[in-house]
Amino acid sequence: MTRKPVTALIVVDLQNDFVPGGALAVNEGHRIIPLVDELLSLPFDVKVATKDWHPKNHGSFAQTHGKRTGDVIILQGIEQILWPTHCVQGSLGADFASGWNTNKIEKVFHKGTETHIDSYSTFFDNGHLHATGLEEYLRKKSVTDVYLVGLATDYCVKYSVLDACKLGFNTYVIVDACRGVNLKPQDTEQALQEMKAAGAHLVMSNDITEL
Ligand code: VGL
Ligand code: ZN
Repeated sequence: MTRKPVTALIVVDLQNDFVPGGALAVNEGHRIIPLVDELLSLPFDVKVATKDWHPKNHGSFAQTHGKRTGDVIILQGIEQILWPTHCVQGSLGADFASGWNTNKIEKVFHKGTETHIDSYSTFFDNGHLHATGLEEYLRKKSVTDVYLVGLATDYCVKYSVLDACKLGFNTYVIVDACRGVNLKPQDTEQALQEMKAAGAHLVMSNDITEL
């Protein structure tokens, strides 16, 4: 007998700084908002979101080091791309983008909160030293299947999906409800192929008719 899956929708970093007008705007990032809103009306068993939530002077900010955006440094032994200052704790840029029903989100997990290490994955920091609590939360709710949407496909979505696969969740990426930064033009496509190779299922929001 096969058990009915227990499903979770995970909305990654759908924040002002990642949509057009924001400090680290993802091209067309706002286009996913109506899709995310529609997905939130479906009967996923669990609905959570993450927020990139950096202290000011975070180690991933170019400004912190007097360097330029896009430069790469070694931060605590890990390669770190330097970004414009974004998603500073409590700032307007760190708020959820408007236009989707955030009331349906039962819990928000914060990441990138430690000054000296970044966290692309919604599960662990980039050194895999600390967990955000998301895995524990999903396990407590007996979640088997996770569906990821949000920003950005080639960073936070990608690393979250790779971790979800490693952790043994049946992992779906809802491709049209994600957008990438594309520092290089092919980054999003390459990220999707990496996620697929890791065992994630690439689906479109239209495909999700029954859960
Ligand atoms: C992200 C770069 C820096 C993301 C967060 O949410 O994909 N990208 N911080
Ligand atoms: Zn960040």
